[in-house]
Amino acid sequence: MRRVQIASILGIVAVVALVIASCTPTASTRFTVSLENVSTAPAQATELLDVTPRILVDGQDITSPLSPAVWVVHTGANPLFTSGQAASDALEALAEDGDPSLLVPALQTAAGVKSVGAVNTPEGSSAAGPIGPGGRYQFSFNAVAGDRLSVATMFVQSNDLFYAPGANGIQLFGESGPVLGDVTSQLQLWDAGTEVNQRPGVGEDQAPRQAGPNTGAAEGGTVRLVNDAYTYPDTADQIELSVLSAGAS
Ligand SMILES: [Ca+2]
Ligand SMILES: [Ca+2]
Repeated sequence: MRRVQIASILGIVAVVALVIASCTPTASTRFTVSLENVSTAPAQATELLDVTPRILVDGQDITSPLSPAVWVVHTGANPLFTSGQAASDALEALAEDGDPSLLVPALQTAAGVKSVGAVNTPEGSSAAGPIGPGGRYQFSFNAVAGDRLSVATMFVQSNDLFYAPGANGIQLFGESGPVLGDVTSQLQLWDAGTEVNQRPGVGEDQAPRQAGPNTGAAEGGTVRLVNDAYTYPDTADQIELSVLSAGAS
């Protein structure tokens, strides 16, 4: 009797396993993702920067662009950085100057990386550049079950801050298939630890005021969630990352 029961249980388990296997997407899926600057104009203007629209950063009414972004499809941990460790020179270039060009080749040879790219031309524009409030980048890639997405874009008018997910990246597949919709909640504002923070929107060593790339006091720190004397907008008030579509490639 006991043997029959065990056999019966195993039979059920085997059937369940088959069902799961048949539902698990093994073919490549084509994802299209939107990265939008959703900052909006607050009620009060300021004399600091007479441009619109704006967002409140540290109580000041400033524009808050986002830089060209790097995206990477990977297995395992987010290959852009490790919290608590020093940033790579390539990440420093993105975080301080909004320059993604070093990260792409650096990531191509990193462990667990499936594909990588940069997006620098806003939708509706023919010229490369950052996205101001209301601006949007869009990019596409192929992925298979188990793959994750990590993205990084500079929070401009800072010394070395950037939005990215944490160590896990963004899971592209759930139990029922590809993930769709808003995944912004998985992004956080990080400090690269490479340049000493000045007041956002004011510091003379911040883009776009700095004299040139890689200008500013060296920090010699590690990558960590921003935690300084200033206040920053809620992530969801600044950036929106959404999976627009995911289908057969
Ligand atoms: Ca810093
Ligand atoms: Ca700088």
